[in-house]
Amino acid sequence: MRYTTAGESHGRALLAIVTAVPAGISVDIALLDADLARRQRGYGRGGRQAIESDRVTVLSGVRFGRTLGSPVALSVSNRDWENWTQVMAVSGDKPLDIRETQPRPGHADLAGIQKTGSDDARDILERASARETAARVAAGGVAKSLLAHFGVSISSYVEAIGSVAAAGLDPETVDTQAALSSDVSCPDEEAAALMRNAIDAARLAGDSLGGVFVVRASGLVPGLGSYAEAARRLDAELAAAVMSIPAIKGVEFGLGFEAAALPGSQVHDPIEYQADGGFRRLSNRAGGLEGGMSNGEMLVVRAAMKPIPTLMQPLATVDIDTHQRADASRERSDVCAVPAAAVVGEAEVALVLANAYAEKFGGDCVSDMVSAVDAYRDRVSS
Ligand code: EPS
Repeated sequence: MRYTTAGESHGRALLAIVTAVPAGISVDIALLDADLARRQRGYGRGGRQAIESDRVTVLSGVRFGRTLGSPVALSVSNRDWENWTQVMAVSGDKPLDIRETQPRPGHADLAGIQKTGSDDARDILERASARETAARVAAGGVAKSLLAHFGVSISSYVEAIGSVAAAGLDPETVDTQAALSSDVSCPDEEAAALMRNAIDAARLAGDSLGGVFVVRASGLVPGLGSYAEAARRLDAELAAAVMSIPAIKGVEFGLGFEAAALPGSQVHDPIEYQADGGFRRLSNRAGGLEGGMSNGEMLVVRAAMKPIPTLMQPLATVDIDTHQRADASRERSDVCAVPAAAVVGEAEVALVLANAYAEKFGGDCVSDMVSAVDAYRDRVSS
């Protein structure tokens, strides 16, 4: 299962096309819409989210609630487009005075202008905007729907915003329901209050904040991915997918970077065998991944997001016309979008896992896949 997206932030709509979709996936559009709504939420979001009310329209590939086995095309409208029809016109001559010439440090603006030969950062920023991630969340909803047939579920929570970290959250046991009802997606209420304060302070200072989120997937079979081929290693695919989310600067699994400082005896997870449950690890410091494969334990992915580069107290830049010092352009933006990024992280993880299931268990027909997964589970647990 693969996806591609199209669409500009203030264009007419965002599109996702998901290919290699098995036939027979039960798709509940309300669940896709619920994830789109979750992506819009979060303390620290900007004015755009008050304009949008993201909903998915299925353009192809689903009939009477089931995938057909054909590509699934999804559309999410940009309500704000109506306010941008002149700036985003498809044809006609561009008025010179709408050009963006003061690239923001940290955004795609300058390198994008240099790469494409454009004289207008808007040509770049419209696509580089994290608005695009709404299409990913819609595509991820199809992947989550497939995974649900195998009993796999995906959730997330926010662990840190700026320098405020929720201490001692165990990814295995964390209350992700509490995260769902928190406006910073943090299950620790005390930390959540401090996170809100930090966001308020950043907003007052014209600044922005990043943070850390965790995505978990439970119910996985062992052996997804590959120990034998570099490009099919599940950890490599997951890292690439999560790193592809705008502003993500680091990805860890399980103990992650912490493992580098510890002796092997405190890093690796002892194995046991239970007559009723088969092979198990006594701990999950590996975050569900060993040798480039899932090992049957909960997948724990942690990602670091940098602060959003659009600052209301802008950093110094250079005007691309005059080469004179200038203030970076100020776009309406978010102060903090870590809770939203966590939802996008779920979608990216779901898409990689759905693909791994299709590779291992055949990607044509969901009921064939379910039978193959059941037979495999029987085999590997004995
Ligand atoms: C976003 C929509 C954008 C930004 C934000 C994310 O809307 P607008 O530009 O109209 O305010 O709020 O984009 C960025 C953080 C960025 O760096 O471009 C969204 O829907 O997620």
